[in-house]
Amino acid sequence: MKISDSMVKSINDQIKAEYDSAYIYLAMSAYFEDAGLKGMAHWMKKQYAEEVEHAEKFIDYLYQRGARVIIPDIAKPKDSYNNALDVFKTAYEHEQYVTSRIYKLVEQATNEKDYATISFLKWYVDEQMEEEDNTSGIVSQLEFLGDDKRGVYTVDRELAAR
Ligand code: OFO
Repeated sequence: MKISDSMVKSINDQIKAEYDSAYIYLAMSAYFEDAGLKGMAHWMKKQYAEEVEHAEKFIDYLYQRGARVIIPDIAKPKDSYNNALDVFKTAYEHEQYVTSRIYKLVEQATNEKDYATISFLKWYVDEQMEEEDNTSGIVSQLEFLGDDKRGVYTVDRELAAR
């Protein structure tokens, strides 16, 4: 069954959203490098690479369905933050936003009875749950630590292990 033009358009839009996410995390990594928080910088760099993979997975899916991929512009990400908590809060909010986008794609695929796309999107639904869980967990840790710099450095060392 042929994938609909509107589904192809929505997935192309999501490819852009994934590259935008990648750049947001790359900018967060640069912020942490500058702040001397190497573990957090490393964590964000890994996240950047994951987002590129998310985009590529969508690209390959469109190829598989014989659809046209449009390589998008990438939006310039924000590059200054107040502190580590501010960064991870932003990351958590961003992941919630991406989850809402993925849910909309599932809704569209469901309305169109596009079962192949519904099945393909399941991976993203699970991945979003994991990403929200990871970022909100770090937010909770940092909120608990508040101004405790030593504590923040401990979290930084933990995140270096990702
Ligand atoms: Fe692609 O999952 Fe985060 O944004």
